[in-house]
Amino acid sequence: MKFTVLTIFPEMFSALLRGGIVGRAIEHQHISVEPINIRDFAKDRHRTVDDRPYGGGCGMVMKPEPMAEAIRHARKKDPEACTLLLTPQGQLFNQRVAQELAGYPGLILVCGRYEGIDERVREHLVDNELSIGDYVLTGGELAAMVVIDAVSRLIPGTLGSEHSAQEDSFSTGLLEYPQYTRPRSFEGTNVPEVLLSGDHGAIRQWRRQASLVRTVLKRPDLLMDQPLTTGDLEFMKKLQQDIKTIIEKHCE
Ligand code: 6GU
Repeated sequence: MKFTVLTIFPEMFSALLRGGIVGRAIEHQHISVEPINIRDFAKDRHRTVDDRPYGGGCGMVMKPEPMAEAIRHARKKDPEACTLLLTPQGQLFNQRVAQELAGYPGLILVCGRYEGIDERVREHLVDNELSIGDYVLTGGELAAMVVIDAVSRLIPGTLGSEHSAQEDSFSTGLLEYPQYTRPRSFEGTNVPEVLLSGDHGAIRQWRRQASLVRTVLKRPDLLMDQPLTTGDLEFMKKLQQDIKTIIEKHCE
């Protein structure tokens, strides 16, 4: 996967490129990340990238010419890539969108700044618009990094074991089960006995049920359109029956 980022703050991406799993994925050439400075495509002596909005109002708008030039440059180098504008007005980014984007050979991530970008660039030069949540950032750069991080870890080879991405939350459709490591007893709380038992079937079942309980308590919305096994449903019915019995006991 080839990520090209169009930004007026290319240096913001150095932390992402150096460290962690994304850094290692670049090293091992599973992905590449190339930040390109939109300012390099400004034609004037001052390398101007913004201007006052027509119609008046506060703030500045990113000029169309340098952005258009930068996008055309990136597209020429990666004609198969999908061009995405990061904006709070975009489609909400989630794991499903991340999976979809992981299928492209390249992504061109256009980061807006100031009060926005000229509408004509948005209309004619981007394939889709993405938002990472319902809040306003000062620019698309942090959002682009979120997209790069989430998509990268879905590219085969980037995670140590190919297994990890298939088991995580939102891919199983459930929140993750609780994890424990040594020591067995920490500040008076013990690791659940079943995890020490060596009984892999029992451990798998305990984890699945812990995931279900967590998801019901924290994110019940995730379970509405999620395929559940008959085992899951039996477990939840038993839980429901136990809760009902307790309530009845207290009401009599
Ligand atoms: Cl993609 N950009 C900006 N500026 N703010 C955001 C966002 C993007 N996603 C959520 N808030």
